[in-house]
Amino acid sequence: MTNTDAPSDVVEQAEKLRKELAHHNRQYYELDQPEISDAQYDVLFRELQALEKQFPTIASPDSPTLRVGGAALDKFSKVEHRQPMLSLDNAFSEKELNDFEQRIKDRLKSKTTSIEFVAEPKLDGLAVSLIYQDGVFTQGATRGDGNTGEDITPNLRTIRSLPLRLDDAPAGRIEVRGEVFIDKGAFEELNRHQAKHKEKVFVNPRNAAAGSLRLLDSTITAQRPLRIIVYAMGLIEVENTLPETHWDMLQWFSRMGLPVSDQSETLSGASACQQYYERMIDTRDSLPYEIDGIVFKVNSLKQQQDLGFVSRAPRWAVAYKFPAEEATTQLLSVDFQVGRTGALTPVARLEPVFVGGAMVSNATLHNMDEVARKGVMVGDTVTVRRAGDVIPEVVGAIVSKRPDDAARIMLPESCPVCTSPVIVSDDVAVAKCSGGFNCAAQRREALKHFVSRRAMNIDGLGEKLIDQLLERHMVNRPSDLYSLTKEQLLELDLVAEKSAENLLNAIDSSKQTTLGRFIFALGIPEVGETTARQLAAHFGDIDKLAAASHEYFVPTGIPGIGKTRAVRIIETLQSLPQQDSDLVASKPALEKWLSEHLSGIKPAEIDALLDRFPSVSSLRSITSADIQSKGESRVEGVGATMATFIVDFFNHTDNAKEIRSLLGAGIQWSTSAGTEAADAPTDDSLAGSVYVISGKFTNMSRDEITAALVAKGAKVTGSVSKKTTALICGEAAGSKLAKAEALGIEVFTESALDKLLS
Ligand code: JCF
Repeated sequence: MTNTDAPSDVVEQAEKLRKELAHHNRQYYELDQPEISDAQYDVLFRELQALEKQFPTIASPDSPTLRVGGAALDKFSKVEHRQPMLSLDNAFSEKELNDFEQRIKDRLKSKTTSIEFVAEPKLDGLAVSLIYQDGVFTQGATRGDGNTGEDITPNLRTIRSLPLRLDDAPAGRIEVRGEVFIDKGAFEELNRHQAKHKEKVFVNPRNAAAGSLRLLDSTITAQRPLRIIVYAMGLIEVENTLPETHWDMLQWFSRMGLPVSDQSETLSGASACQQYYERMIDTRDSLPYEIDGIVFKVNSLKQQQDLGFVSRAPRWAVAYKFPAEEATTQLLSVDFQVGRTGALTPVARLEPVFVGGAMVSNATLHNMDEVARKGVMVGDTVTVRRAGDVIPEVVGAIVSKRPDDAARIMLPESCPVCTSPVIVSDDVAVAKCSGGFNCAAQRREALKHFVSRRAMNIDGLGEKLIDQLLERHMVNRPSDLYSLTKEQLLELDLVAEKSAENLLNAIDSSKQTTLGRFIFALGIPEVGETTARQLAAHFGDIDKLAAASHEYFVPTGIPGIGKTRAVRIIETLQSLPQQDSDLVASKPALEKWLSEHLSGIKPAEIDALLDRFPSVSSLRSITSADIQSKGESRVEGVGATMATFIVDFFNHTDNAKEIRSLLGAGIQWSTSAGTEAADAPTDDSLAGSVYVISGKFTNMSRDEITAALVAKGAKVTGSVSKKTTALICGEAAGSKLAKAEALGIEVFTESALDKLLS
């Protein structure tokens, strides 16, 4: 290329910079192997930008400087696809896959036993066409109606994994087709960013990709984490002979620097395709991007040509779809389920619908706040989601289809199980049945929780047995389990001699436990496994825990005592006589000693002090934070709300009695230093770090994540504070995410978590 304005050394230098930048871009975005730092890249980039600004005539359509976007457009111009962009026929079952192969064999009059296919995951993004003229990316378009799309070239140029110039491309025109998408992790990050800046939050990665590609201002597109993978050729006009198979064509694309799927395989016959499909259902969640099925294509391009098309879809390809994770159906009614702690959960009764590979007729609506937020009414057509092994949930209503007689969802005033009043408190989103152990539903759930693996771990006591035991009043509360007899168990349906013995043994072995498990098994509202373990470590004794006041958990200081006096009081307290039996024995003696030694202290302050620190040893161990601090939690993760639950629980006479009965039945734990040994870390690579987990996860349950972190020596707590190392953030993380961001605390997505744990 000659240039009249710019000196030839400038043209050469610009060309050299473009090549270098393209190389580093590819190392970074496609191969994940950067060779230079971001700062070094910036220096090269700016140098090129400066040259292009000084000599506008050297501008080139493959310049990496175009990746940051350019002037905004008024509208997109139309692009005629010289070769139509096809869609794919779908298959939904193994039979339909077999039929697909059979039709091909029939048509090709093939005598071979099986057809060779290429398989690849079907990306859930947006189809685009890319035209390279003499190796340079010159035009890119959306699919549109298949014949006419929109020219989105400036937007496509911003996609870092899209090469602006092909390596070793033949002269002429090469058109390729591919899918533009956003990785799941990048999507979450994008949405967090959008939410933080009060911008539009996207429903899913596909919508985010589509929305980003259709922006008229490409400088915004440049900030979106778009990726592209190419999977087909369009119209190709080059001198060279073309590959003979789809597979070789993909290899050729890859050699030219185009990103192709790293999951592709050649497979022989429909049954191998079925196996690939089943394997990918399992792999699906671990891929960084969302896929909604598998595309199978006849490998031989000659066979593809012989097969041709029906209407808009090729006969030589099929999209074998995964079971849909979302479906719409009618909301018939809403029932309220009563949980272990009395919490009322609205459950949607649905017209049965096939979603996520199973029939679903019930789905959760979580709580009344969620009902309000989603604006769902009885009679509505609703969207139901069931992903992986997550419980099905109602996502929202299709308001345009709302019938005239749609009814509001109302919280009942009394418990649907025991008719006790339902209590709604302002500070907690959930409504609760006030029945406690008098409510059959709470009894049942409490019992299920008590015997569960992470609590008392009583094997062989399933839901059905628990129901029978409750119905026959053989068991009313957990402690009753420990007086069950073999004769009683044999009365139950389906319990044989051997299983009765096994169950009694399991109940007996559960008596030897840890304090953490026992506290967890009690089912105190909000107290999960981690908090239970922390309470056990802190108190080392159930009676001390039971005696702890709200003030103890969340010290609010002694009114009127500021920093200076706090320090003086503490200095004085340390001089308390160590072994004075009078002082140890009586409160009046302590009062007298304090008033004599603490000049200027008021009687009310002494009272407050002794209320919380009634013994010499506790007085000697006071720190200034104890009398001065306002609202800092003493037990990691136990804030004011949880402290209320804990104190209320132990103040309830029924609960106190039940704990007495359980201990009387022989439940015990070792009180040595190794109390929680069973839960001790197995390696300490994360020792000293503190994590908080929030939101929903696809690959691991929160229990599993906690266990994995604790096993590496990390602490897991329930609330974000300055001490938090990072927030592990799943889907729909709410206030914790906001707090982490406000405090500038690192946030890990599920994929980053995998790295942390590996
Ligand atoms: O990943 C996709 N969404 C995808 C779409 C993959 C393919 O191989 C396709 C496609 C649409 C049409 N192939 C054709 C022919």
